[in-house]
Amino acid sequence: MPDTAAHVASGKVRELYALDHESLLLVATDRISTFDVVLPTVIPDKGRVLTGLSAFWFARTSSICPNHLIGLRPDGRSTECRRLEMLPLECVVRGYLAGSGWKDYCRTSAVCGHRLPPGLLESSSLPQPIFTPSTKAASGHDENIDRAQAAELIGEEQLAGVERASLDLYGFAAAYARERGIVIADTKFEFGIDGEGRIVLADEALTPDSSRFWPLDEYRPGGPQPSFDKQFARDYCERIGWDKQEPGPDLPADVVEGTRARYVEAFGRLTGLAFEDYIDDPGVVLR
Ligand code: PZK
Repeated sequence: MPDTAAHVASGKVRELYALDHESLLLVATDRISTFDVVLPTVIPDKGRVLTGLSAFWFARTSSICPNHLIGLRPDGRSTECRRLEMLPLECVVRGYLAGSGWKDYCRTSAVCGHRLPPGLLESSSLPQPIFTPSTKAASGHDENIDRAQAAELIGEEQLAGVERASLDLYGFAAAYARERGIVIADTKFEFGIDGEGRIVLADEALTPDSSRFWPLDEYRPGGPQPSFDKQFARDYCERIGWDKQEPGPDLPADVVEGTRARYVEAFGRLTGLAFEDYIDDPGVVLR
């Protein structure tokens, strides 16, 4: 934890601190949430895996869209980043039909105003990736909105910018990950505006917490897919009959170890690096 920085905000599994007027410190903890509840048991190194992955993607996508990354702290879980004016929009891209996208399609044959062909199955790949923005509703849950509603929030010009950036970022990362055996079914980006009025990618990007990662070798459309990272924890929660209300259950050691191994596996597959080398020097993901 930083010793001089002021705490700004807490997310379910992350903390945000102010370093100075221009910069923030984003800290990824080892907390894990499943079925929307933060569990009492931590997954060792989860925060470092997610921080390293996000920084890896930032380094490889800066020509597609500039990002807020200033640097990684030696602890490997903290990112120094530029302070931006955040846009009040969750920029979701979906390449496959899952979650609320699948539910909306079943009811309306469309997702966020995108008409889709008939006959798609749960987890089917879409003819092309679609931009499906959402907002943080009062309930705390994200609410899908259409293009017109999104334009009301941030303006037509800004919307066109974040839509283009989101689709390009997803296209690059999904193709890259697929070659390494991971399907990025969908992902959520958050953007801000810098002092010069430019659109800048912020938050964490293209991690298993901000995306659905599926193992390619088990991909079978026609039902829900196992999560690359959280499936052990979810299966355990189902097996013990937890009602999915607070508080969540403690995870036993074998579930913790299996889950940690999946995070480390995703890190290795995507970055091509040994996780121990990241622990020794987080800068390895930026080169
Ligand atoms: C910012 N969040 C969400 C993340 C939390 C909350 N570069 C930035 N500039 C200004 N604000 C933000 C960022 C970023 N990233 C992000 N809220 C504000 C968030 C993590 C933990 F509690």
